[in-house]
Amino acid sequence: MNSVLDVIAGHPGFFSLEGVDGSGKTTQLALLADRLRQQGRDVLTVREPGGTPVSDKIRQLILSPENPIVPAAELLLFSAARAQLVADVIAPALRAGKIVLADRFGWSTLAYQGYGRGMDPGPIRELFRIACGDVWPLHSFLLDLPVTSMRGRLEAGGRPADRMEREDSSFFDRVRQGYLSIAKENPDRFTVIDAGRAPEAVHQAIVSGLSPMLPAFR
Ligand code: Z5A
Repeated sequence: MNSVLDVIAGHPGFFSLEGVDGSGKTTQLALLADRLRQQGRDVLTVREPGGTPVSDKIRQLILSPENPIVPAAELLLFSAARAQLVADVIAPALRAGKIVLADRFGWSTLAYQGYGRGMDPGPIRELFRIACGDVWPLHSFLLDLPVTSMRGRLEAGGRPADRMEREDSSFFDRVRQGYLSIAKENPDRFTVIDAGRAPEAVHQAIVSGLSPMLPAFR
């Protein structure tokens, strides 16, 4: 496919975790960051949307259940939050030689706004160029989880559902299938991991996938 992503190589110090809600991204990001730090690496973790004062305000706006937001506005808000995070936090950290681990990045927009909401992927990819420039993860780990398991984990967590989490199961099914399609179309940029296993097994799978991309990481 001819798109802006074909010409963005991915930064060698930048990695992201992707997947539906409750797939374990936050848990795995913390385990991975700890492991890298124990091996003496300088690691920055970020989560999207958020991570700067402006991006955090946009996060509140997008996720509050009382705000009805049309798909086009949703797409632009996620993109605006990302543009600020890239400029203020991710790009400077990469320039300083840090490893950046992101809990979601642009692939989430293709999966949720593209496949989930049914928006045209062409303009979404063009927005990546505007928001991110050449800042893109070298590789992403897709934590794949069936929607029934996702629901079970979120209900067990007990916190009230945000605006996105109130979508029905067919929306999340489109998102999950969208992620799997994106990973299939971009095999060099993705490792798909069965996230239904115990946290330690998922962690080991991520470490195995990452080690060839980071010198002396195990
Ligand atoms: N979104 C979008 O539409 N477009 C975009 O461009 C971007 C985002 C960037 C952000 O929500 C929402 O914005 C998200 C996508 C959309 N919404 N939806 N719907 P968020 O940042 O608040 O949350 P999230 O990213 O969706 O993730 P989460 O709910 O925080 O889940 P998680 O980080 O993937 O999982 P977790 O917190 O590590 O674990 C969830 C629970 O499962 C917790 O109780 C854990 O203890 C448990 N857990 C974790 N791992 C396991 C395993 N392996 N086994 C069993 N239980 C586990």
